[in-house]
Amino acid sequence: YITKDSRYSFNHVIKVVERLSKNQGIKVLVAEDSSTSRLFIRILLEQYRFNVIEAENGQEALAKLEEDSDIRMLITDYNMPLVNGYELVRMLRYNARFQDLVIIGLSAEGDNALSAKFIKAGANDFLKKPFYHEEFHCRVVHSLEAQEMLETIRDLANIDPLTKLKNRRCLFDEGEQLFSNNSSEMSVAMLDLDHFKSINDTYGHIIGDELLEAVGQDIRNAFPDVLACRFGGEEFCVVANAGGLHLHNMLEGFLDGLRSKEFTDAKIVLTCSVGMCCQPKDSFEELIRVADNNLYEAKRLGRDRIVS
Ligand code: GH3
Ligand code: MG
Ligand code: MG
Ligand code: MG
Ligand code: MG
Repeated sequence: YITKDSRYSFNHVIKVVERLSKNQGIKVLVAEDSSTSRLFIRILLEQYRFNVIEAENGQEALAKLEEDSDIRMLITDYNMPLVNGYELVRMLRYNARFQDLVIIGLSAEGDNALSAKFIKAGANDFLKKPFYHEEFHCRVVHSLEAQEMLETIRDLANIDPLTKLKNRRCLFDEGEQLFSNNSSEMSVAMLDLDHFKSINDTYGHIIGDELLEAVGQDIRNAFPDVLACRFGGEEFCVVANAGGLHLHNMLEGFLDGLRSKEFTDAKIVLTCSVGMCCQPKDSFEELIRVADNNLYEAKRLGRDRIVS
């Protein structure tokens, strides 16, 4: 049994499961054609308060994963009718939607090449049946923790912590990607809050930060289907994979919302200047550069407006 001082002690495992599940239980799909094995794995998982779903073959597993995006982990047997475990893993890993699914392959003893097959197809780990309960629990928790760490690191690298918008690195990565897919129909806007230095000077940096946080939320609401990033400081960038009209309408809505809103107890009103670029250009950087020049012009013309 799991010893008290182990990294994977019962208490540690329970804590990880509770942290990852946000009190709803981590959903685990067990794909296994033998009902005895399924029940056995269910019991092991339920000891640690996992929320277990079952499938009798790879095809049923795929259908359940497609309809329930809350499933975080798949434990799959190799030999199953219709679609076997290896084919299932291959199909899942070809689909971007299932990149973060934790997958553990299972198989009865006998074929040493199976573990390599599972891992090469994209499984996170592999277990040979019969296995020790302790090893099962350790591997399950280890894989879940590794995945959690990966997602945390990804967020830290890509998300601005104050505004919760994507950061500048993401803007250029995803913007270049959009540009290479569809450079002819792309529109970019640079946004810069007006006189923000004097807001800081009047109300202090802490209020300034609160305002930026709130504006981040407003930007996420106002531009739901486009790439929206914090460019730096009080500057933001939105990139739409479409002509300029749609983006212009969204920007008008955002500027209207800002004008009519009072932030914090001090009833602070913010305005924002915007420069757009909606003409085809040779590079993503050039789209940004032209939008930035138009932003400068919007400032020069008196702020609180869009120049395109
Ligand atoms: P303009 O209308 O010309 O854009 O005037 P501005 O004052 O907004 O422009 P400027 O570029 O001179 O100043 C930007 C200000 O934004 C200065 C800086 O203190 C503030 N700022 C940038 N990042 C942050 C931040 O993370 N938190 C806070 N509180 N302020 C920030
Ligand atoms: Mg089987
Ligand atoms: Mg600025
Ligand atoms: Mg400035
Ligand atoms: Mg500014």
